[in-house]
Amino acid sequence: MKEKFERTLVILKPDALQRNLLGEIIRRFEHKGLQVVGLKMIQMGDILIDEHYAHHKDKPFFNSLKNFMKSAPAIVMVLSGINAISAVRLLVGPTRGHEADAGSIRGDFSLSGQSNIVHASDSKDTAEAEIKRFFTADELFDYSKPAELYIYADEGFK
Ligand code: FUP
Repeated sequence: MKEKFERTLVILKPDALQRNLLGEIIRRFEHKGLQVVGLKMIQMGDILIDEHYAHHKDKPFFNSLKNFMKSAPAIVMVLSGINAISAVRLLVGPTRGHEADAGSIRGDFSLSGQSNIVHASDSKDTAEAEIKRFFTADELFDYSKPAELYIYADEGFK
């Protein structure tokens, strides 16, 4: 696959918060080399869930999915990096935790098809729409973090 710089939307679902997995999951994304360019805690409500999971609206599990997504706050993040959309999906693993490879987030932390810890955008179009759904332009940040910036940032110690 050709390399391209992308942004993708990730939701750390209520079960990630309730199971104290926020740090562990964010650590995996950071260590992979993805850059956090937006991050906040939200309480999802009916309107947002109806929009976000519109493709599942007529499925028998929709009500249960909705209750789960409302059961505690969620963390929404925008991650940036080379081929970020597919790279994050690989780190997350397939929908059902019991089918996900060990080493992936769902593979390591979930057996469930519903309480599967993380949502991640699945295509360029979806990522664009989902980022707009959860973030305004002024909540997203462009910044660089070369290591030297911190190593030589000693001006305060004159
Ligand atoms: P994914 O892109 O891997 O998050 O998967 P889907 O868009 O197919 O599903 C979105 C969410 O719907 C899942 F994360 C959990 C929920 N779901 C169920 O609760 N039951 C199902 O049978 C399928 C999905």
